[in-house]
Amino acid sequence: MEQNPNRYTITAALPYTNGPVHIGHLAGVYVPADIYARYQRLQNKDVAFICGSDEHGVPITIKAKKEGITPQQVVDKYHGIIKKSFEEFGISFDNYSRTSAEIHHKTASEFFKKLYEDGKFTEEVTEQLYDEEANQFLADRYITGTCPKCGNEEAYGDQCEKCGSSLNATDLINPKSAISGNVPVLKETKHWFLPLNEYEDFLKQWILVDHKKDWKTNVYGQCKSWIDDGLRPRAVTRDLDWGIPVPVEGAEGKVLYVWFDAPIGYISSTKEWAAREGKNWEDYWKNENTKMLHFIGKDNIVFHCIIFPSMLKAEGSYILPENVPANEFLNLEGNKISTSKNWAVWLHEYLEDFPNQQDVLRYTLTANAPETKDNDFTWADFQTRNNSELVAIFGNFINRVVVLTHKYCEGVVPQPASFSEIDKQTLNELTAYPSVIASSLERYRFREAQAEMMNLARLGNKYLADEEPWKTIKTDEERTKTVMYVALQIASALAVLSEPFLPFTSEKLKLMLNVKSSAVETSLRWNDISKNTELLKTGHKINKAELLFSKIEDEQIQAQLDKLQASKKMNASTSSAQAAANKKVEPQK
Ligand code: MET
Repeated sequence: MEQNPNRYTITAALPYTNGPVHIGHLAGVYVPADIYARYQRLQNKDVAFICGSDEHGVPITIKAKKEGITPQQVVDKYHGIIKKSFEEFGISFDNYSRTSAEIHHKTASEFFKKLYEDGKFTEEVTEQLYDEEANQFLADRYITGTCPKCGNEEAYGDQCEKCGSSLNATDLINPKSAISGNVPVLKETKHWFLPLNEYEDFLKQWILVDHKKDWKTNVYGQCKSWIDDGLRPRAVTRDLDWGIPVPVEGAEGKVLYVWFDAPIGYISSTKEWAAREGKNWEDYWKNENTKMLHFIGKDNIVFHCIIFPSMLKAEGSYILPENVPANEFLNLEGNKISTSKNWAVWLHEYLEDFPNQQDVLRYTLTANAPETKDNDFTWADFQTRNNSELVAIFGNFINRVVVLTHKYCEGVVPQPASFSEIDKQTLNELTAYPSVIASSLERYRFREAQAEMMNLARLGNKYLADEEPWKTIKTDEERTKTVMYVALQIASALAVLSEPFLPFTSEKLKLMLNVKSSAVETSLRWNDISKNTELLKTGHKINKAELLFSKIEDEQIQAQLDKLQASKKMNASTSSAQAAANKKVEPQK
């Protein structure tokens, strides 16, 4: 791997299409991935930022059954909602595909076939629970029964949600098919396995030795514990009628395991994009000089660090990820985010309540990103971040610079007279910001990077407050002009350095400063800030001031808290109704 690669393949976890996306998804995966992708593009790197919808798997079939529609209808609905949310929040994917796409079926199918033909799988006949009435094998989630550990009668075949134990379907007492309600029988079935045990030496060297220093400790720790526990063969096929058919003889009625096909979705999505853009997809997946990164949440670590790399290794012609900067989870007002309990802030709902305020949410989520441990989102903090930081520091600084430039300099960058010590020091401090922010971003420390960006706005604010151009204008016009010149340089640096974090704000700011948003022909480039402090030249005309942020009132926050309280009440009444219903049936047993 080169020290400073020019090509980046940046993937963000493919969201399951069985529900919309919420702030936990944004904070854990998509905002950090987007910040990183935007930052690398600003370095003039060749970036493929790749994602798409994960449209297979059992939960989607369950959702379809519940709603009385087909799985295809479920994924069509949520694919549209999710894609729109990402666009609305400025997540700048180069391609957003879906795993039901033909190109993906073909890619995943060929991948499986190659491993099959190269003898990389083992085959095993096992006994699985089967529903004789529905004529089908039952996925773990389709079996309910009594938990052998805590006695909960509603445990699932893979997990008891009451006590949290992970289970095997055959462990359940009184198992029942969720399809027909019948008692399932055991029936033999053949499956293909990836013998992860054979990849143990490779994984030990690659993760535990080669990446000991540069992977995040939460990621490294989870991998180490998987490896230390000993890896076992993992089934890569399932008896299910929703998914990609297993492309070998004797596998009728079987599909690829969703976690086998989903990560291949990154490859298919890259292919789709490359074909559209006239690029060669293999440059992004098979070239040792490309740096590949997977942005994911902590529940995806084993799949991206152990299983997918073993698949890529087995195939033989792919590069491996350079890093997997997984995040922990975001909680909401002290409780775990939960779709079923409606304990979440849904992105599409947020925009109804806070129209055009995407950057406020992005900012708050990054400021509280669960980078090293689970973290909490609170509406009170959201309000403070907006009112005391975005409005009072960033917005206030920019507003003063632009308004005063119009007031004192006819909207034109003035000619500075001689610089005072403070001016020189301020311009000098400014040049350090690009590399300070870059160094945090290169180490996946997004909170720290964003805080540094805000420090630059603070520097600007303090400079204006100390130099008081509104006072000097009465006595020394030259001094005022010099101060405005310096302040304008800070404002223009902010326009560039804020782009990864606050893309909508950066765009507006560039418009106000009358610079091209692509920043190609102007001097407004990330790295130029460190070299050349004359970012906006004397004589350059700027546009009128527009408000970047506006105050969020207590009532708006209260409305959000009320919404959450309503969910809480609703949950309490459903669970007491459920408890009452359970009581009623008990005497009959
Ligand atoms: N759909 C998975 C999840 O949401 C991620 C798949 S990434 C290949 O956890």
